Amino acid sequence: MTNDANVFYYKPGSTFSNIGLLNLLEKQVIDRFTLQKVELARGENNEPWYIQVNSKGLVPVLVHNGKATAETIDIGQYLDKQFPDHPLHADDAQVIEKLQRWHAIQLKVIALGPKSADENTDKRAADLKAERDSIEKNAQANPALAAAYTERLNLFDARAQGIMSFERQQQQTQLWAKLLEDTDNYLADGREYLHGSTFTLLDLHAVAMLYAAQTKWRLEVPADRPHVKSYYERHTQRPAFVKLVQMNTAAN
Ligand SMILES: N[C@@H](CCC(=O)N[C@@H](CS)C(=O)NCC(=O)O)C(=O)O
Repeated sequence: MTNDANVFYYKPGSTFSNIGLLNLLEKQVIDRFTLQKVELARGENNEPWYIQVNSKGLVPVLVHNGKATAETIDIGQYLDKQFPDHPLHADDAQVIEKLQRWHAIQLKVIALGPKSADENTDKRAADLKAERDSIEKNAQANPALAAAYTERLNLFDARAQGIMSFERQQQQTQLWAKLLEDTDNYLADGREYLHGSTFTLLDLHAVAMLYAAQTKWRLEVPADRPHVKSYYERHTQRPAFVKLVQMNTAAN
């Protein structure tokens, strides 16, 4: 953990870390924060120091003036309030309502969840058990953090259940397909943005989700959703997005 008052904790390339980074870039405040990597693959997010930053054990987290905010929507609302320049209209209830639909999509479940009821999930179950055991070990070694570790384990179990479930994989696949269909229809008359006449936090999340879907999870936008495709291509030319891709390339 760093003692800096302004820190952005993230994992380069992770879907929600990208949303947070893109937010800092769009708001042009990224230089005000120390960027601190959290290595998920090494389980750093389950270590006591990070559980004290975020008891859910998730990235990203934004610490500003010593105050931590987790959850990318909350981070977006916080940044828009604290730094009013380059507004993303995060205080607009309709922006947030539409955004929730994108936020509810679990790309990892679509990409890695079982594709049939009889798919062999033994290896995945063993990996999840090993990670859970290591979290429990940390919890036992840190009784003062018992409440935080309980929260972490509850969230871990819910996610593990999702990634092992064929029904969840199907449900998420359908939600994603329907979201792309509805978005394509909405954009069909040549609109540039998903709400109103300017780039909002909704567009930021949508573009970052489309980026993650295609580059990280190999979930291509289908050819019969041309308006979504051109929307995505247009907004990936924004300076903030170009910078995000540069940062991700440099991190690899
Ligand atoms: N709802 C959270 C989701 C954050 C999230 O799922 N982060 C992932 C990385 S993209 C994570 O930290 N995963 C670690 C884990 O689940 O153990 C947000 O909006 O910030």
